[in-house]
Amino acid sequence: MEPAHKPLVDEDSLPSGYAYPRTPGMSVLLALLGVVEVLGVAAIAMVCYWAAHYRGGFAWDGSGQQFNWHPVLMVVGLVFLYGNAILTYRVFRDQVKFGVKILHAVLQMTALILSIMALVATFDFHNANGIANMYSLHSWVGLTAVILFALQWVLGVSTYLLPFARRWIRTWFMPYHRFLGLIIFGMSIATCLMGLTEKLLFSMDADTYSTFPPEGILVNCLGLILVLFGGFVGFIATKEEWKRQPLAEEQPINMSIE
Ligand code: ASC
Repeated sequence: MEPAHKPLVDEDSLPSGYAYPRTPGMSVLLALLGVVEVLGVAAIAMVCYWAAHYRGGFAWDGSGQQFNWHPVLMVVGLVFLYGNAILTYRVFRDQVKFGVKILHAVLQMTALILSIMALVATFDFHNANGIANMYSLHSWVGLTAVILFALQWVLGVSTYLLPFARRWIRTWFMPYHRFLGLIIFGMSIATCLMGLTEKLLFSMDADTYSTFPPEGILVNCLGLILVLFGGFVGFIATKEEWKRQPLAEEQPINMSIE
């Protein structure tokens, strides 16, 4: 009897030592995933060090120390977790699809919760100190990104995780889901860059910033690392040949007579 899941290629017929290239450039993909994780962890370490060492540390009392949660939670949530969520289908390419979908959704739900906490940290700080809300370009692009992110999450879960959407809707929406996801991710990173610049100029005047102080250099480097992180995530996510291929058991049943 034929095995239920016939391999796509008879691996015994390949020359010995030949690794069947299920995904071309798999070792490059793995190396780039390593680079992404190093950049992501470096960004988190740097934003924490900045807040703790230069900006007075953390508290939840309406002070500037409460504000310090804002950049940390945003970098962890809307950059690191979001970037990793985008890559779940590239990383867990041999795992059962439903599990990967759950992970994709849970990482992003966590990112959404952290970003809402980050917004609360800022609004509380502003309100406690008589500072206006939502006047800056950083806040306009950033709030738009968070709202779109929430919308994308709800649409993604209701289309792809819950069992109600028809196949044609899933197929039709997929290019928009992927495009919107990358656009919102890009908006998050752009918003970080504006926020970092804004905060530097609020905390030190331009004359000090222009003397290359260590804090300015640290935050500039953080911004560059965020750009690199976003660039690598975007590169991996859009490279066609690194797309997750359906597992053998996910292939439609082949009814043709061979
Ligand atoms: C899903 C899923 C996909 C898409 C596809 C339509 O739910 O797992 O890969 O929808 O079926 O593009």
